[in-house]
Amino acid sequence: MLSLENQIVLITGASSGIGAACAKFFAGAGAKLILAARRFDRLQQLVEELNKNFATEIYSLQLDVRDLAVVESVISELPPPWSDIDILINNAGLSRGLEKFHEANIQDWEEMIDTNIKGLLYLTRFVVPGMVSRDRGHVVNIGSIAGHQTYPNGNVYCGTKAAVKAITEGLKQDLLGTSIRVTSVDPGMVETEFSEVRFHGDTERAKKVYQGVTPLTPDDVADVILFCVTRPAHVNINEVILMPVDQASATLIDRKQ
Ligand code: NDP
Ligand code: 8X3
Repeated sequence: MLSLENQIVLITGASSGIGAACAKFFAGAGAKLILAARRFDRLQQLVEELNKNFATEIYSLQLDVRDLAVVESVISELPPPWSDIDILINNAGLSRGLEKFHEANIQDWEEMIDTNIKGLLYLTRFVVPGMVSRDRGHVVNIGSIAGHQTYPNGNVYCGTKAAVKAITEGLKQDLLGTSIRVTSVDPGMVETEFSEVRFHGDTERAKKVYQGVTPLTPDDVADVILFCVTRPAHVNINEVILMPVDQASATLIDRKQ
């Protein structure tokens, strides 16, 4: 098992859900964390909580992954103790809307494409060259079962996660000959702020998504990510699909009520 002691781990979307759980799990494993998100107050709260429980060093970044110029400058201007990123977790992402294609809001499409695809590309493009020059590193992309199977009204969100799948495969191919590892972790239903964001703050509708099922928790996903990055250096876990026991596909869900 590989030690994460003092490894520098950049987690995007660390202010909530899976990203925040990863911060906790990686802090517990002794990694040094760069935590990025737009909501800086939420990041600060998380940092305070982590500082109470772990002796880890944390650098927080207020960052919108959609902003190419800012992503480039933030990554290239990281202070020297933080600049050699060992692990990049491309987790920032969202869904917006669940409507038929011909009725969907185009702004929602733009936001999903800009965040889930272009944001992931920007971070990866600016972090990976350093990994290549040091010949060490691991990129973990958070995909989804939505990248493997399209469901009704999921159209563009599913398209963005299918893109993450293809981009992950392409990156792995292009890094052949280096020691850098590339993994996609693709969950099914995880109870986070995801559905609240999808339904533009409609919490009642969001709650119904998880009604009568035991969904995955953010910790379940962080645990799998930690497993992937701590395998021996010659082992690359290309892809992990994980779902709750109560789920068999994006649309086949066993609700108890
Ligand atoms: P949350 O809504 O709880 O967390 C999403 C995170 O992404 C937040 O920290 C948010 O931070 C960040 N984020 C969103 N847009 C941006 C942006 N433009 N720049 C920087 N950060 C951003 O949802 P999850 O934890 O569930 O989602 C994490 C990832 O997991 C996403 O990629 C999602 O698609 C994927 N996923 C989720 C599943 C689920 O069922 N929950 C299942 C499969 C995959 P802030 O708003 O502060 O910027
Ligand atoms: C999140 C899971 O099934 O809502 O990617 O698309 S799903």
